[in-house]
Amino acid sequence: MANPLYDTLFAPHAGKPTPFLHLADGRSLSHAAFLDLAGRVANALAGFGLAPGDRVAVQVAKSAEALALYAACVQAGLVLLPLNTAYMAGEVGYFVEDSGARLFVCDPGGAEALAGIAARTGARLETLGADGGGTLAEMAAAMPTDFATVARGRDDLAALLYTSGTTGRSKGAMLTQENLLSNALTLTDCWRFGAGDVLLHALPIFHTHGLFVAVNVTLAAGGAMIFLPGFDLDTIIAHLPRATAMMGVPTFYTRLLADPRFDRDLTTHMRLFVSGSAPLLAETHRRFETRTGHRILERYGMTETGMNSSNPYDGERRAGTVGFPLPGVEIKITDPQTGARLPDGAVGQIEVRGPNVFRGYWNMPEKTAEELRPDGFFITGDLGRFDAQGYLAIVGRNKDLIISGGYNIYPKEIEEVIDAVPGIAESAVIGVPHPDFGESPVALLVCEPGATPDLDMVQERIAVALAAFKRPRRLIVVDELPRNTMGKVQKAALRDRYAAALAG
Ligand code: MLC
Ligand code: AMP
Repeated sequence: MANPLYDTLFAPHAGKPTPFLHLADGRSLSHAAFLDLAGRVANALAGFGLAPGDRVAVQVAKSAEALALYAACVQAGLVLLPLNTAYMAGEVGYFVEDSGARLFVCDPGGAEALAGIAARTGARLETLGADGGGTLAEMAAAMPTDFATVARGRDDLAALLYTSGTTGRSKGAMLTQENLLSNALTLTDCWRFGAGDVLLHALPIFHTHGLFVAVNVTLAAGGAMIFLPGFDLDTIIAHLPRATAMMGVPTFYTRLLADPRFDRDLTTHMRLFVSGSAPLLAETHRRFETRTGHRILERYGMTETGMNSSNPYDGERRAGTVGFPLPGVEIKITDPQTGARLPDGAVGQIEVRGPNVFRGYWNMPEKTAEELRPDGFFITGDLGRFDAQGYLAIVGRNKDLIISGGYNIYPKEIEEVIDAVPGIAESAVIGVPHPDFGESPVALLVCEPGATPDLDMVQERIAVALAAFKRPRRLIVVDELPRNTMGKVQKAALRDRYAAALAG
């Protein structure tokens, strides 16, 4: 029976003794062992009575078992909804409820706190631990490895990934089998991944980069991964000699460059370093080449589209650009007001069309219509320009978004929490340069007349409501916020005023 994503990325590896995952504890799993594990998990999922198309919300630590849960969802025709492990209960509750998830898999340590969400939303709650334990793992262990793959079409949903918005509620981006598969095959080809590759994998697997780029490309190529729980400098340096390729956010590369052990000798054997999810400074690109002799390959993508453009594997990898549109992907630069296409060299909004572009936001037809044009072009919210040689450079954002260490932070979310604190009239959160994370949030607060708000209380409220990576690094009380004639807060003016003083 046909299930294009499973049939192409997973099924061909069944029974193969070739290595797939090298884990931090020294264990390795062959392709065959991984697929057996996935089959057991798929049987457990089917045992819960889940039907094809049902959403499975997952907030668990990175592990071989967590990856097998992804494979199992694909095989069982379920829609994976991966969640950042840093999200707090309030944030998670919204995703589980909005998606109508039938199953919610969380860490055993979080089960008690999250049981209320499951009860409220009617989702079944199961657990999966970093050590491979938990109720789901126990159930899977008793299951057979064979599972009859559920038939799915290319347009059927494979994943729902939530991205916040400049205004309003978070939106679930609906990604189809075709979206994921077309992108994986294109990238595998463009970046020349093959069965001999060993990818150093230190990214989280709840976002596009770590899951759909890194994992799917490795699967498509039949290669292996050194599958680490996170980015730890010593561990990365220890494992580099066994790797052939690495994918990371710019913070990975600036951290490596800050360590003198990271040098030419350690990296001569490497085939490829890929960067994305946030801007890589041209200076980092140059320092990397001077230190290692490698030119980082920078590419550009997003949750709604997977990867859109990439610097070439052969040919010049141009610092400060994200390369050319990927084969099959169209990119145009348009006037943000009129939507008209602009000539090369002009700065405008980046629009993307292709088999990689998502099918819309879950249960939000009006939001979908705002960003996805009837002719299939998606308005990314990024601002860019093509140079004379066709390289795309991202020059800014038309959306109020801060990217910190590759994690997206929407100022609106933080402002809403701050504004609810007694004595605060209003606030504006801006991104300022940060040496490690690229950008980081700072909050500017205006008090009610005569009020002296408790800033510790503001930080506490934020800490309870939002994931730790969203916390503003500083709270600054100001007299007023600059506004334009329409009454809109001028964030660009605030950034100009405060960025230099607050950087670092
Ligand atoms: C962790 N912390 C962060 C942070 N990550 N703070 C700001 N920004 C971040 N990105 C905070 C934690 O809250 C904690 O704070 C402290 O740092 C230590 O946590 P940690 O988990 O030990 O941090 P660390 O391992 O150093 O993580 C940093 C990182 C990680 C850069 C390695 O954030 C990371 O892996 N980022 C990758 C994100 C990613 O995959 N993005 C892809 C999105 S997909 P405290 O206060 O509790 O001590 C996409 C599309 C595309 O964008 O194009 O790819
Ligand atoms: P996300 O919503 O997490 O998928 O984040 C997508 C956003 O990350 C894009 O819209 C861009 O703003 C940003 N992004 C991804 N790759 C790059 C890159 N190479 N350079 C600059 N910004 C990037």
